[in-house]
Amino acid sequence: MATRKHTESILEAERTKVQPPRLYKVLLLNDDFTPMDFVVTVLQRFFSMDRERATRVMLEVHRDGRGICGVFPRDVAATKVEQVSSFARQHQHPLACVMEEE
Ligand code: NFA
Repeated sequence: MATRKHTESILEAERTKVQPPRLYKVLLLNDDFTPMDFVVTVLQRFFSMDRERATRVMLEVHRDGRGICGVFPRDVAATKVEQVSSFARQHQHPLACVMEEE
């Protein structure tokens, strides 16, 4: 029989089980060598930004040392980090891309 206690224990199990996915910021780090245009291209290509927004984010990274490209579930964030790092390496730029939990 579905007693009140029974119903409560099911609701409690759901409450403790169903969690929203953890979110991770993907960040670009400044360096002295990567060309500004390359960083803008990265932000357009991997984070779907238009040129204006990409330029703003690039300048923020240049000025503050780091900047947020986007916020994603862990596997998506990890893929972005890998794609950006690989693209930078292919072009022999030291651009660093990292993720950190929100
Ligand atoms: N600081 C780099 C330069 O002056 C530009 C840059 C911006 C690099 C953002 C990395 C990230 N060429």
